[in-house]
Amino acid sequence: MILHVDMDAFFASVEQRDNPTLQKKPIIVSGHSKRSVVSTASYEARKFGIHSAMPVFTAKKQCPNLIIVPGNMKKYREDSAKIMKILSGFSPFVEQASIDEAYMDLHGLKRLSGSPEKIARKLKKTIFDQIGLTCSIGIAPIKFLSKIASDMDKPNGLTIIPKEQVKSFISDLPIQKVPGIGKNAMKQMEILQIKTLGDIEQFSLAVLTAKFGKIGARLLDLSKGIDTTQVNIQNKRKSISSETTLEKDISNFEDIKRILLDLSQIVGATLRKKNLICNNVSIKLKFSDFSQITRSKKQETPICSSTAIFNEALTLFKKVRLNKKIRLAGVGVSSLKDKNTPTQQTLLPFNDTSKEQWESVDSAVDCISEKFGSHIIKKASLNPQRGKGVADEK
Ligand code: TTP
Ligand code: MG
Repeated sequence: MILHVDMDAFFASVEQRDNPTLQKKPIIVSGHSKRSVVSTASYEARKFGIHSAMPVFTAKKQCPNLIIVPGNMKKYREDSAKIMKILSGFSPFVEQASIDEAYMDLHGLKRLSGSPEKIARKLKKTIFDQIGLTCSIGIAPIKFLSKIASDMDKPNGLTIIPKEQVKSFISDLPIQKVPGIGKNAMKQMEILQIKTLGDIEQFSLAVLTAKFGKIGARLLDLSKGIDTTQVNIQNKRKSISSETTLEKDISNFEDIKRILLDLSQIVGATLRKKNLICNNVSIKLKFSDFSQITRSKKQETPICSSTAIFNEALTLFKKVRLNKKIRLAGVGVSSLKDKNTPTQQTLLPFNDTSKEQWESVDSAVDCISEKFGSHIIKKASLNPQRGKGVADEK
């Protein structure tokens, strides 16, 4: 099950908590100028039809007693960080989605923390006791439904959609509640007489793609209760890279290849030491005339082995048209995730024994380098006498 938590009227609630004279009053957080818009409205102000993005002068017309409070982003960020820390105390599988919302994958938590409902109630109480704010929580077997659920009973709500209710929930879900459905898509929905997400299922992929573009396929999946997006555990470190300015400018392919391998090994070792995997590999080259290029490639499945990183770096390098000498080379990885991130199982049996072999070579190399220093051991292709590259050995 996936849990989605969203703070109630976040900025306004922070202001009401910190200033008792604002409590239970219609307030908005915004600027004072003529062109200002409402960033958020307290639930007392929402009773007057006031909402985010509404011009302040309209809001004032609708509620003459409205109190306008200037925002304090520093304070909201601090509260946000504290809330995210509380969430991380419940589970390592947390994805912050915005300043006031996050997803949590509840798999594996039952034995330690109890049922999803128990976890949600404890989380709400901890946030209220420690931060003094209420939140709303949604729980569902798939990610997009958990977000819809958290919005269903605001403020201070808790909505759980059990597996057996997913189908009927989707059949009744108004299509405009589905994330990503904007004004233009809504026009098409009306023409096709689509009122609920369930109505989508009767259309073919070809029709949906023709009418809605890329989102068509996702809509069809969602209408069948399929959502392959996972809770994406972001790591504070967004990228790891290693680069070196060469003693003299070079253009020889084998020399550059050796340097890329060396750099890949350093990056891979750092990645593994931090228990991370990456979804993106990049190279950086600076030429003798100081011009510079970067090339990157997204990975279909996350990697952490130095060999895999090197192979990607080499593929990127081979595509570069070299007409100048190189003075600096770099290898980097990004889209980092915790190695224990739950990932979608591939449908096809994954039978890449070489990947596992390389991972065990990597951990042996990491272990020896850690003890004796990275100069002691290098893969064979770093040794100029052997000459044969790792990519060639496969
Ligand atoms: P939201 O979670 O969308 O809204 P909210 O927390 O104020 O209210 P709700 O109870 O419906 O969740 O956004 C979180 C904060 O982000 C919000 O307090 C203020 C800020 N924000 C803006 O500055 N501009 C906007 O247009 C929106 C939607 C939010
Ligand atoms: Mg909110």
